[in-house]
Amino acid sequence: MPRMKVMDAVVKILESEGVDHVFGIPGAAILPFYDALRNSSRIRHLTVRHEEGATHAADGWARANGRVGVAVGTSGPAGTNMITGLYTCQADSIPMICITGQAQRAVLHKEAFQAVDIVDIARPVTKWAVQVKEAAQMPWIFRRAFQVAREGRPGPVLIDLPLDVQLAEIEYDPAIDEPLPVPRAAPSRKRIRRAVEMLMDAERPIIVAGGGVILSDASEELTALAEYLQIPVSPTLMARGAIPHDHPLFAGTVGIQTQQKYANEIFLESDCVLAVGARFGDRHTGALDVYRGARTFIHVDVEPTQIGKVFEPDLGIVADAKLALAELLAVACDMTPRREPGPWTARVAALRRVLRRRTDFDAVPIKPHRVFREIDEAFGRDTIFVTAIGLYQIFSGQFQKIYKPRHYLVCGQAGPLGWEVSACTGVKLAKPDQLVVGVVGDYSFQFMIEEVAVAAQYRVPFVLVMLNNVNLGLIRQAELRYDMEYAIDLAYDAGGGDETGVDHVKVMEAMGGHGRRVTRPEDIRPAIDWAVKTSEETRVPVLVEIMTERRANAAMGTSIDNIREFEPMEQHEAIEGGVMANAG
Ligand SMILES: Cc1ncc(C[n+]2csc(CCOP(=O)(O)OP(=O)(O)O)c2C)c(N)n1
Repeated sequence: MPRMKVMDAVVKILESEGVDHVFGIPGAAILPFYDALRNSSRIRHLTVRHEEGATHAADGWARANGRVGVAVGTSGPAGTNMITGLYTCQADSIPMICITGQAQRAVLHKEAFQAVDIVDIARPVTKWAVQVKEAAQMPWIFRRAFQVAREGRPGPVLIDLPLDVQLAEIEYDPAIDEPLPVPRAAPSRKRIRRAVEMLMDAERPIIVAGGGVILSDASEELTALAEYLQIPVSPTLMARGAIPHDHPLFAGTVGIQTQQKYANEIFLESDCVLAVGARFGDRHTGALDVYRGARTFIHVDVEPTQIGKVFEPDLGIVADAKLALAELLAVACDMTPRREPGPWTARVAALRRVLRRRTDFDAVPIKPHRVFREIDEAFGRDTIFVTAIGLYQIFSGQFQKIYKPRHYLVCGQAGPLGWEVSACTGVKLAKPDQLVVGVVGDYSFQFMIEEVAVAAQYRVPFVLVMLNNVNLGLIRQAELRYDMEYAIDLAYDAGGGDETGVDHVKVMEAMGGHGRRVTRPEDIRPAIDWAVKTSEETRVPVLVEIMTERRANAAMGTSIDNIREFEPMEQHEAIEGGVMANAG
């Protein structure tokens, strides 16, 4: 066996696992790893300005290409700065590995400089957190980490490397070392048959496709099954693009925040739900009694402990989404001829047609609805969108049209403000030929503002569309739900009493990017076109800052049947003859 520095072996393992970008910032306790990385011809390192940014960039990279993202930091505060990113990946089932440096083994119990027990801190927000105590274990622990990150329900792993272990040498032959297998869980044939029977017995079945469908690249299988049995498909927020927005069986997203009204109506009329790779998140279900109703539920998930976690389904199936959907189709083909569209699909189409909301507002300050109309018209079907949390994300979820899987990337469960700039950086590096657009709020942008400098330095171009309402829109909206007067004061306070707040255009320019501010609706489209062109030409991030109304109200509620409309007449298209008359 050849003998080599253990960190050289680690770099070879990263290369063979498909890693071509890592995001991090060095410190004394991780220098041997950086020394080895310098010799790699295949891996490019981007020096971030904050380790949280490294985790979000690795996360975005992984979401866009389906591989395992890698973030690196030194000991002590570098690792603690990564916790939010680990939690975000755990929440959304994203495979990522964080590598942290650590003080030497001999001083770990002596309160040494920057020696913190990062493994214990990270444990609740990772699938596996481990410190490598023996150099000879290093290749095996790294191989296992990639396997753990990818197998079953994907998620993050943290590997902590004491400095003296990083300096050791081991026997390692890259020629005979390869990734450990990651088998996909196949479904039970008996359960699949039962599921098909339930779907065939139902009069108004619906498929709820969750993020697991995207993660297992199962969109084709999903669409094929839906078309064969003529079942409408409702993608969750995490599965937007699993079926194209303009597919005849597209039924919109169910929920109490990022929903379409027609999707909730369709769901409420359904009698049998096939949920695949979905975890029944609370922003999706709202009040469970209404969500469940008298419907029967079939729950397919790759992780057995997910089944029954939120409520007891009528049938559970443990399987990878892709294999389950393929098997459901195979069994359906055995049991019944291909179905034609019928009254249920006609009803779905009618609800989709009539329950539309207005977006053609000309008001100044600009209404968010209008911003999303411009976004939908300006960007093509191949655009990859990235968004985090805030009222802007909720409007995005309600209005944006998405056509392809892995083209709507949202940190749905954890929702850390500041995610977008770094995530856009990772996404663009994973998909260099595609246009990447971050939809951001002014506060979310300000959370990780410094990461614009990273994208500008490494010439990573993307477009940011900001809805600047100079306050914490989502927090102010809470006042409407909970009757909390102080939420208004707090949210307005956040703007510093200023009408325009921070000058984000100047911020972009200071960081090496570009920007333009827009105050009138008719100027949005030219500004977006300018931003796309400028980002392509200059290879840096470009911002379109859109000044929106400060008191925008999104349609939200607590239950899928009580979405409150604060501006009902204004927000809905006037449908001749009334909604229900036309919907029949
Ligand atoms: C790290 C973090 N801190 C706090 C929050 C709580 N939070 C959710 S939305 C929001 C307001 C965001 O403001 P902005 O980005 O301007 O978007 P808006 O809601 O105004 O559209 C806050 C503070 C969060 N999600 N993440």
